[in-house]
Amino acid sequence: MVETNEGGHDGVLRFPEGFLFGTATAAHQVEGGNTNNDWWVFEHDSSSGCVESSGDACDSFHRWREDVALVADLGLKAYRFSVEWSRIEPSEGEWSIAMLDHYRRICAACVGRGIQPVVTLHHFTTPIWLSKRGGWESRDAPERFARFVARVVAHLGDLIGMACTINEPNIVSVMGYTLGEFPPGLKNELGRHRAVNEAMIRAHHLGVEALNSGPGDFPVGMTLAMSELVAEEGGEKMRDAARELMEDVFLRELRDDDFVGVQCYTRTRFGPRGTLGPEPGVAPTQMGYEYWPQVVEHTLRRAADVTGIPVVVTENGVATEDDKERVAYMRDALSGLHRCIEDQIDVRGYFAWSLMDNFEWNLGYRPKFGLCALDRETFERRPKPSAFFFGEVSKRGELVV
Ligand code: GCO
Repeated sequence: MVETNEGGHDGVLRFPEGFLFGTATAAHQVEGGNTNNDWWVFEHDSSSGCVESSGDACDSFHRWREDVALVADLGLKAYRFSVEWSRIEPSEGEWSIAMLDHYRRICAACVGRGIQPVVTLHHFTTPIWLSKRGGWESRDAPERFARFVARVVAHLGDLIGMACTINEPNIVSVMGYTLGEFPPGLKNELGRHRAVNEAMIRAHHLGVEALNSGPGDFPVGMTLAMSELVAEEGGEKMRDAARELMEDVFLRELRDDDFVGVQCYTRTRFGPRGTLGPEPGVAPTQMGYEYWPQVVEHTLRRAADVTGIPVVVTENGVATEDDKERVAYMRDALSGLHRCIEDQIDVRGYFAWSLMDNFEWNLGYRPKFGLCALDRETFERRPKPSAFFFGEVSKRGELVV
């Protein structure tokens, strides 16, 4: 159905010139063979609750050229990926020039195809040498991270389009120290959870400094997992506590950054004793949480409001076998984003999670977030209709609603 709305567009939502439509991956979820980080150890620990090993993942370590070509051929403007610390610094203070060259080649290929390389410096995984001495709880972890960042930027900073310091520090801490689903697999360790939040904030600030010392001149920010947090009857205190611990503690620290990366998927409801499951009548996705594309508009407004800086949706998507549902989800998500732009919120881009079906951490390969399907025997990537839909939106700079 074509609607005319008050903004004057005739069923067509136009995005501003230069708005970045992109897609995202993370090293451990797509590269394969990342045997030197804490996640590999965790996946292979039978008591961790992980359903399977990341194994070869999508073999992107070897097939990254195909990945970059796919992003470009679809008509997207940016590729967000992460560099794997445990490959670049395989043991403390030992640097792999070959690996730095590897990531430099990926950046160069992006630039060569006219797409922006958006580089994430830490996406959940920590080298074994650091996790052995306490990971983010180790006294000098922020300094060790900053030293790694400095090394990376010295090698490829001139090619970086945008940089994200730490991906979802709030998920690293909540999953690792409160819920026990990510390394180090601890539960209800609130004091340690808070300490890790603080360490990652310090690491972020040191990382920003390192990234800003060049070479290169590109926007730098943190990416944060955000949710639409709602209180049901009596759930206000729980909701507010979660908002502080999971979001505001970070958002308040980002006011001097170039942008804040919002990563959002769903809504979280709170009752007097904590989180509630999906509301009856709201369908769960393959992740078990609510199908809730409205989250994009909600979290963009909140992130912009609290930080006062430009916002980028650095991840959004849905885990489903039904690709039509993915198109519907993205359409709603992008419409909400567009309402933010109409309200003068400075939204700079939208990155679909993910380029292809990949390793969804403790849940293994079952959840399907990809714009492209992956054959796990041949590693063939096959674009789904949602990939072409999103590519069209990017090429035209507009969404037909
Ligand atoms: C994240 C995670 C991704 C997940 C995605 C879907 O940054 O949240 O980085 O690694 O795969 O969020 O759950």
